[in-house]
Order: sequence, then C-alpha cells, then structure tokens
Amino acid sequence: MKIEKITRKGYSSTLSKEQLWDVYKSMKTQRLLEDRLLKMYKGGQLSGAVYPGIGQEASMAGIAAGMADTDIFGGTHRDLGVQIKKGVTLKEIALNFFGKHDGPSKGRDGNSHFGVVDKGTLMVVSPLPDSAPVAVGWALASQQSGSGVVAVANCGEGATATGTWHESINMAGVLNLPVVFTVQNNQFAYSSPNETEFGTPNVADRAAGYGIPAKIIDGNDIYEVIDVMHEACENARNGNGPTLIELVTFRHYGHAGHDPAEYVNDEVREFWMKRDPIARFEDSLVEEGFFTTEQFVSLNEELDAEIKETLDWAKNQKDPEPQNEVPDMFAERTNPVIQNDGSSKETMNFIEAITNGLDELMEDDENVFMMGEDIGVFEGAFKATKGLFNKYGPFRVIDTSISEGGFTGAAVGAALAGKKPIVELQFYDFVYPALDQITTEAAKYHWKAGKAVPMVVRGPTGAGTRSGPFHSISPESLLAHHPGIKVVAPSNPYDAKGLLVAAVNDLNPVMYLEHKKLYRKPDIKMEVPLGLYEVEIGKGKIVKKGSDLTIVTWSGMVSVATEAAKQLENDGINVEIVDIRTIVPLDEEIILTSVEKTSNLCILQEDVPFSSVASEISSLVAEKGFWNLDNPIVKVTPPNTHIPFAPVLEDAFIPSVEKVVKAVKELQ
Ligand SMILES: Cc1ncc(C[n+]2csc(CCOP(=O)(O)OP(=O)(O)O)c2C)c(N)n1
Repeated sequence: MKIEKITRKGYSSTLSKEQLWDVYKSMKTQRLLEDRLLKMYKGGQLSGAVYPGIGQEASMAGIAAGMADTDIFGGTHRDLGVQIKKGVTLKEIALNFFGKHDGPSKGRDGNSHFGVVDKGTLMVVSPLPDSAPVAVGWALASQQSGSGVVAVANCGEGATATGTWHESINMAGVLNLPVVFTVQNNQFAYSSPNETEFGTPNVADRAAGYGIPAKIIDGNDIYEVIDVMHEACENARNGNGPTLIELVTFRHYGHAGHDPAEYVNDEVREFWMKRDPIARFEDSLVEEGFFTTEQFVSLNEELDAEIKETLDWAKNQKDPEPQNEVPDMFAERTNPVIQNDGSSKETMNFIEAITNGLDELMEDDENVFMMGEDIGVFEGAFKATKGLFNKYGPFRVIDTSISEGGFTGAAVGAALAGKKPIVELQFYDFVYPALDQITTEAAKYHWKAGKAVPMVVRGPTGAGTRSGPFHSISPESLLAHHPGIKVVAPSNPYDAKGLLVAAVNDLNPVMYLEHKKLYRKPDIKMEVPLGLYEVEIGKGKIVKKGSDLTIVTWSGMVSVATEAAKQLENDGINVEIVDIRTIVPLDEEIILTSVEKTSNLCILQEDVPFSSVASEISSLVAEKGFWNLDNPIVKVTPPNTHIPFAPVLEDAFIPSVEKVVKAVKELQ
C-alpha cells in the first residue's frame, strides 16, 4: 500500500532530531499500549472499558507537541495519546486501568477516565465534553493573572453538538480567552457518521458563529498538527483569543473494546489506512535521514516489553480502601478561621450584608472574583453586586452571557488554577443547566482527582414574590443529594455575611442560597460586623430556646417559625427553634440534642416534601432520637407540586404561620 507523504514546513521544521524522536516515541507508545489493552480487554483480562485512539496518534501527539509544557489540556476518553505526550507515565495509566489505590483516580474511575492535573491534563469524565468549560475557566484565570498559560479544550466531532461545547466556545470568544479548541473528527461518534451529527459541512464552519478563526487540517499529518497547534497556542498566548482546529482523522477500531465497528465500510477504511499517521511519520523520518527502520523496530521491541512489564506490575499493586471513600469527599481546610472582634458594626439588611461580604472578600484577596449575568455595570438583578464593578473592574466582576453551564464550569477551572470564583445565578432556578458542571466536575474533583475546587455558587432562592414556577425554587434538597458539595442557607444578615466568608474560604464547592424574600425584609435588619468574620459551615443555631417542641428550619422559614412560636406561646406551648443554617454538612447534634430536651419535633421547610431535607431530618431523628420522642414527627411543607403564580395559589403553597400553629397544636 502506498503511504501518503508528509513534509515539514512551519514550526515543526525547527524541531531537533531528539524532539522528533520524542514525538515519534509517544505516538508509538500510544499505539502499542492501546493495542495491548484492547487485546487484554477482549481476552477478559481487563475489566471496565477501553476506548482506543489507534489511528489518531498524530492528532494526539501533535496537539501536545504544539503546546507549551505549562499549558493545560482538557480532553476526553479518547485522549490517552495526548496524556502520554504531556508526560503522564505508563505506570500512572496502568494503575488507572486496574483501578488501583495509587492511580490518578485512586480506583474511583477506570480506563482513560482520569487526568493528572500537575502534569497539565484535566480530569476526564464521561459526560461529553465536560472538561471544555473547565479548560475555559483555566484560561480565564490565566488571562486574569497574566500567567501566559493556554488551555486546550479537545473533544470528538460528536461532542460538538452539545450545549456544553457551544457555551464554552462562545464564552471563550466573547472574553477573548487564551483557549484552543481542538476537535478530532475521527468520522464516527460511536456509530454515527458526520452527517447525522452536524448540519454544516465541517465542524470548523461553526467558528464563524463565535467570531473566532478556524482551520481544518489533516489530523494524520504530524507536522501539520504540530505547526497549526503551535501557531494557535502562540496566538492565544499573545492575547489574540481562541482558535478552533478541526483535525480530520480516523480511528482504526470501534468506539470501545466491545464494538467491532461494522458501520465502517471497506472503502473508507482503505482510504484511511493509506494515511496511517505512524507509517507516514516513519517514512518522512527515514527520508530526512534522521532514523532507520531498524531503529523503529528496536524501539518497538523496547516499548512493547516495557508496556507488558508495567501492566503486569500494575495488576499486583495495592487496591483502594473502601474506608477512604467518605473522608476523601471533601478537601480539609487548613487556612485559619477568620476572627473579628466585632468592635465596628453597621446596621444592614440581608442583601447589604451579602454585598458588604463580597466587597470585603474581594478587597482582601485579589484571587476572589465574580461571574454572572448582568452583575457588572447593571449590578445584578437584585443589586447584590452594587458598587463592585466600579471598584474592581471588568476582570473581577465579569458579565457573562446566558450560559450557566459554561460559567459554572469555568469557575471549576479557575478554582483549579488558584482563583476563588464566586458565581452568581440570576435565580437559583437556573441551576439546572449548571448541574452537570456542579455534580460531574466540581463535586468529583477532590474525590476522583485529588484536587480541591474552592468555589461558591450563590443566588436568590425561594417563593413568595409572585414570580411563578421558574423564579421561586428552594433547591436545597436537589443540591444536597449530590455528594461532594456543601449547601448553606442563611436566615439573617449576620449569618449571611459570616457564611459567605466561610464559603469563600472553604476548599470545596459551596452552594450559597439567598432567600430573596429576606433581601430587604425590614424586621431582620441587624448589626453586622465590619471586616471579615466567619460563621462556621455545618453548625446550626438555637434562635429561640424552648421546652415543649422543637421546630427545625432554615432560610426564609426561620421568620415564619419565629412568628408561629410567639402565637404558640400564648397557648402555653414553649417552642425551641433550631436554624440549621447549613444543609450539607448537617448539624445532627444540635437537632438531636434539642429533640432530647423537648421530645417533640416539627420540621418546617419551603421546599416540596418528597425526598427532601425534611425527609432526611425526619429519618435522622427516627433513627437516632426515636426514644426521645413523645409524638410522631410532623412536617410542615408545601404540597408536592410546582410553585404556582396566582397569589391565591402561591399563598396556599408556602407554609404559613397559621399552618405551623395548627400542625403543632394537633400534635399536643
Ligand atoms: C453527554 C454524553 N452523551 C452521551 C455519551 C455516550 N458516548 C460516549 S462516547 C460517545 C461518542 C462520542 O463521539 P465523539 O464526540 O465524536 O468522540 P469519539 O468517541 O469519536 O472520540 C457517546 C455518544 C457521553 N459520554 N456523554
């Protein structure tokens, strides 16, 4: 078979013989490794999955070779070749495939689903292409600090149909970020050909929609890949923004080990085999007189032996230990808790306390920055960022496009790069498009990749403002269900500022819920210390002492509980109110101790009841405080419906003082 020729033209012409050998070696390593993994999988010696990128070696190695060592790569399941060229070792890869304790995922994810952040590769996850917004966020951090780091967001052509990809590329285009988007068009997304995946002739045609340049290149020509990648990276590094590169290539095998790829016809396969990237590279290296066929053969033998030996070694390494699973969910805080003598105070309402907290946090640490819709010049839909754009400018109070998934994912990347991002959701109802990034990326980074993600997602929650089903959510149960994120919901200005400061200083993703009915509620105005201070995350508070019954509640419902307690007092019922303040981690002790004292429990929540925080607290007390109860636990919640608009419906939906009083009286 006659192999199509390739020749060096641009940046690749400057590479030394040794550098070219390195590139060749990494391509060959990928091929031999994946070939062996595939055989092991088919022979039943490897559990899980394999996603061979055999045939795409020039794209993989070329992408990495065009990047600077300090640049960061966010890729997918198919990118082992890039990871190899970025310096990830055979040992690390083998340990991951066997799910071992010392592998990059510590056994928590298998096969090629890992990254080694310290070597410049972001964590690979299954949902496609979820590392793209994270790469964009790293680029944002690079732009802010002037570090010169370029981020590469890579995926297959199939993944470019996702909102995640479009939001990423749009955000990078709008903010002129140092990102290179690479798309390895290997002809098939699983079994689906290009024409069923996108409507334009090429993936690259889409770049016009984002105002960025694009190139379509031969992804099997190592020199062209290196040249174009290098140029795009340098452009990005020099402040000229993103480029989209479509690398046209072909995978020799099926999507995964189990897939025989019968959807590829012989003609297509033959076309591509003539363009095998390794054979083309070898031909050109021989033609230039750099290396001989014998050298390729002996490298082949060496690598094959090393791969076999490494895989045998990895099989017998230490297995992960189940008892580490729970402790590894969260990063341990090491920085000291901020103290404040409270000597200087000001009376503030709830939103003023939040704005004051944001201002002081940004003043104190230049790594703190904010992102969200209309938060800059306009100062936010509720004016929570009042005065901050003027004071800190557009690089720290960033107006984003409507792109919750994009900018929440970008916060993950910025946090990994050393920033402390605070994301504002215009309404917490719009957390849904961001949930993938919150749960797949933010919540799993520490557990799966050992990297802390200190970020805060804050915004208005709750009903009572006639805002209907899409601007009224209480999302605490929805969020609390996902391991790896903390959830806080303050009920007064003091706690609002203190919990915000604690959230920003926490090393983990914290969801910070602001009930919008509290923002300007006059009767909860109070003195708030000036200067930073913290309210400990995970600690509830007794807001009223009592002896007959405990009401456990939080956020907007604390005021309702307080009013109900006053009325019940007239009937001789002495209520204790526990404001849990934090949903995750839950202060179990304060709840159980109070129930032990009062022997009666009412749980009051604004969120709908099924599978909710109220259910969780009820289950906690049933399990650990049952013998202290005199009566069944009562829950006061809305019905299990959506939140309605019409005043008469909304009023009936939200738990009222009357409903609490009635429920408690019925219990006595
Ligand atoms: C959001 C999402 N949907 C579906 C899948 C299942 N899936 C895994 S790989 C794949 C095909 C991906 O094709 P492409 O993006 O072209 O990349 P390739 O596998 O060809 O490298 C699909 C559908 C997924 N991982 N993520």
